[in-house]
Amino acid sequence: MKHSSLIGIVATTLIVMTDAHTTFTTLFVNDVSQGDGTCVRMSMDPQTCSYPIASISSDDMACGASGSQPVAFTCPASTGGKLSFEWREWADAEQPGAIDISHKGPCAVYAKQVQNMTTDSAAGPGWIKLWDEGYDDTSGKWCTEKLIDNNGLMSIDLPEFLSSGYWLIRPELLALHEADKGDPQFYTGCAQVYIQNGSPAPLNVPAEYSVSIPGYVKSTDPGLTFNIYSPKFPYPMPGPKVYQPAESASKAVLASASSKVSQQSKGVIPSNYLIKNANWVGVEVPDYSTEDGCWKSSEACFAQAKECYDSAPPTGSANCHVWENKCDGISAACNAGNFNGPPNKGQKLQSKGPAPPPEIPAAVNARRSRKLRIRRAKALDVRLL
Ligand SMILES: [Cu+2]
Repeated sequence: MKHSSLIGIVATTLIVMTDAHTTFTTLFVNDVSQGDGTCVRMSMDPQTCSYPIASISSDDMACGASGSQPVAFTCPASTGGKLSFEWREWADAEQPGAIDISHKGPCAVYAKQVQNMTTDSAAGPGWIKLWDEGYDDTSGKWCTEKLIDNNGLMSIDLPEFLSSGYWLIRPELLALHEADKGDPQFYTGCAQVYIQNGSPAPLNVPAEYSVSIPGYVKSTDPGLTFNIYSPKFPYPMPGPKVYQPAESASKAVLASASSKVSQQSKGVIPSNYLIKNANWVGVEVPDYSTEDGCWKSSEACFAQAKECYDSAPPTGSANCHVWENKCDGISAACNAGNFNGPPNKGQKLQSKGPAPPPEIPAAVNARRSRKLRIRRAKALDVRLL
């Protein structure tokens, strides 16, 4: 019995390995990791989370499988700040790798402002493209090859024109290794981001730049049928043009933006947590001084552990396990007759999980003038003082 179940595990691992494609797992804000899965809408199925989107007409094209479901946390960021997206072949980094070298193709980043992060399913109109890159003549590399060179990371600067409020930021990869056989493979996911220093007015985008996802690409687009084995460059980038506001519009945005910091009210990560796993945090259990109180707090601790495991995305549950150890400590104390607690009250727990990438690449769209950036930084400093 024991023997056969072991074979089962080995077989499953082999299947997962041969099928590994890629998943967007981790958001970085200004080079700081927000934690695996934190503020990220990704497929919740560990067996299939790295698979390409099944169909380009599916709603999964917006934020991936499970992408219609919000996650609890939305990460704050600022225009002029930097976002980086980490892609992994294995969501929990059990094996290294960003994407297989065979999966050559372009990358892009899209964004959509949403009124309500907890109810917006992501699919539908209102998406703009912030950046894209196909094949780079100079280096002779596809965007996905550069992603591999950058340890699975791609970075963009958040443009000044983004309005304050809740945004879905959507990195996208398109692997073209089967495109000539009619199977272009899209990979995507979304970061839930709150922009705190943008213009208070919603962004007014001319129709030519605003697209619906799904719907923004067709199977007959030359960028989706492109033959990478006998390529005819330049590569025809699919989707809309990268949005660039008219000069006058961008000046107006800057003028109105620099005087206000907008306050995030939903999806804020609590500041008093002891440990975080993706979109779950563990907070200290109630004080106790009786046997009954001890067991109640032990139960409350394990209830939080269950929530942690239940909500853990395929990036893993390493920190749920750390939390569970704390709960074990409480029940051990109860058993030992120590009814004053909790032990190590309020002490932060040491996070476990994969090591962060050794280096975070520069933003690919860093094109704003230094002058503007300094002006923005100064405006922010004044407000923060
Ligand atoms: Cu693949």
